[in-house]
Amino acid sequence: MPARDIIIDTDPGQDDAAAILLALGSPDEINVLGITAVAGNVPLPLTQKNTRIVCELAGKTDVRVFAGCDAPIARKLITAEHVHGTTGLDGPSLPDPTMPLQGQHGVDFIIETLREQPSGTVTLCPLGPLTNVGSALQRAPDIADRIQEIVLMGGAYFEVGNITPAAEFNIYVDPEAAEIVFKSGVKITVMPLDVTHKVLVTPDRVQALRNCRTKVCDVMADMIDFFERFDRDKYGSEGAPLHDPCVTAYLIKPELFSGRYINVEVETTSELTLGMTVADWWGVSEREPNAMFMGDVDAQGFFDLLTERLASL
Ligand SMILES: [Ca+2]
Repeated sequence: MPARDIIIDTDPGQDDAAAILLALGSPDEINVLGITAVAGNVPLPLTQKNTRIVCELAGKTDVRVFAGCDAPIARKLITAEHVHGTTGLDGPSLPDPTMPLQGQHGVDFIIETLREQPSGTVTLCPLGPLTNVGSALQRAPDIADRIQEIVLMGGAYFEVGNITPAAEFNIYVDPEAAEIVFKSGVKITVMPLDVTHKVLVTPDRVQALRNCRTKVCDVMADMIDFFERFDRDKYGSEGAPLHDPCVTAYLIKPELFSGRYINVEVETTSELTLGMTVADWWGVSEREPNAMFMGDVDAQGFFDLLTERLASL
């Protein structure tokens, strides 16, 4: 199999960093055409900068990084500094990036790339609010037929919500963009909280990263140590969930994940359940399936993969 061409759309975020590093450490399976930053965990000036910091950490200064949308399609931006720290990458001390930000807007890059590359060969990997991808589909509906697949982190069903009692952060921040994506007809694979809450960074798994004795693994362990404090207080679990790298792990080893092909709709009007992914897990509606909604993961297999690939950088 040739390496799969992808565009990562991201709002780093320590777990976004893990997802990007996993992709950049897996050149046999993944070819990163470019990375678009979006406002989410922290505002856009920080997410585009953090994306470049992560690429430089990986020694991949030739990756093209683009700034996309600085606010959701129809709402004010909501951020998550309470989880990720004021920079979005709190934990380790990392130098400011020297690699350039591309001049083109991230949404234009997504549209142009999909029109230029052979149809059905480019996969989009959104790791934050769906503003950039939703905007691209809204402005250029012709690209929908050309996207190979959208593999995204967002939503929840059994785990319900993490930013409100009903909604997961990425979908809640821009529900209108999420609705565009889920109604696009594109092949969609979803990594919801139902999966990511099973991918817990236990002390043993952080130690396995430290045992690699590489800069990248040490930095990742420092990042995990930072955000884990928040999540342990919140969830009281044995370790914090690592959300976003489920997306890039799926591209490398899809057999780690299992789920159901079901109908998923996004709530865009209710005050109480805004941003909820209404996932028809039990097949009780007549609505057409539109997404592969993952529900389970081989967590140790995932961490073995993550550690091996980060150690290779
Ligand atoms: Ca993210």
